[in-house]
Amino acid sequence: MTPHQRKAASGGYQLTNDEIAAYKRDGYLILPEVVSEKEILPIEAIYQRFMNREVEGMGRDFCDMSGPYSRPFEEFNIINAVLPRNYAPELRNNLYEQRAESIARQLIGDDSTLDYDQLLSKRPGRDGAVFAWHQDLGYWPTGTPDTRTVTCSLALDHATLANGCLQVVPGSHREDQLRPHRPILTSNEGAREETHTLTIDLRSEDKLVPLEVKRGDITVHNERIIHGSGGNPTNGWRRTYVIAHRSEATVAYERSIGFTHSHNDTIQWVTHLEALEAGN
Ligand SMILES: O=C(O)CCC(=O)C(=O)O
Repeated sequence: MTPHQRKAASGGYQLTNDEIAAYKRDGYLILPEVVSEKEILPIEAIYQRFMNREVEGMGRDFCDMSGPYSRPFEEFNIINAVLPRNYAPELRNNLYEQRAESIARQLIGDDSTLDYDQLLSKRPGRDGAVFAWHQDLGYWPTGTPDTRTVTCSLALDHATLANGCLQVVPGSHREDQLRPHRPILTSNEGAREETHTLTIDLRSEDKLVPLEVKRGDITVHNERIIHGSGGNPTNGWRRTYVIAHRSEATVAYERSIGFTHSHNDTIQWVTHLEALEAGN
């Protein structure tokens, strides 16, 4: 199947049986040419409004993913805009959203629904644009009916090891236990209030695979796979657009406890990090 043949006029994107099996086995996929150059342009125009800080009223949903909330915009290494479709509703139902939904349904079932979206941009010339190693589930509340998740990430720029592409540890989603996560800022007890970002330690046996992609390709990853990315010392941007799907029951549970993935949420649930700390 060519990338063109995979795309239905209705917004679908057909996966092969081999890809579905590989996602289960390895915990990730790279899918080529999911969004064409023509289709990406209107999405990019909205995306850039966030990067230019033209979208107001976001509070902590606009921050640097590599540092404290207090860091001034000029010093951000990774510009992180969380829940952009809430702040710019014109993003809703774009072709990437439609194709991500189709991919999620094929990978985790027809009960999947969009849980959150996020824009992540590594500025050029930033060694510090490091996305700390983690498992997505380490960030989220315990108690969800099931954890099935499909996280798609659309490349707006070619992503390579040199400019800090996503890297994964294949198969790590099948480990029995989540790795212990801790806030990247450990200097004081309020660290979780100072930064959203958590990290884990890699083990010597962890084999990282860089997911190098072209503009318009997407990566897909499982909620338990170990992943992160390095800095961006190049003179170009590395921009990506994340959309995560979970089951309708799981999203309903998240909302019932006040969890929306917004950094402005008042934390009133037990995270996997805290459960691990408590030895549960
Ligand atoms: O793309 C990256 O550099 C990291 C993104 C990530 O960790 C995620 O989407 O869960």
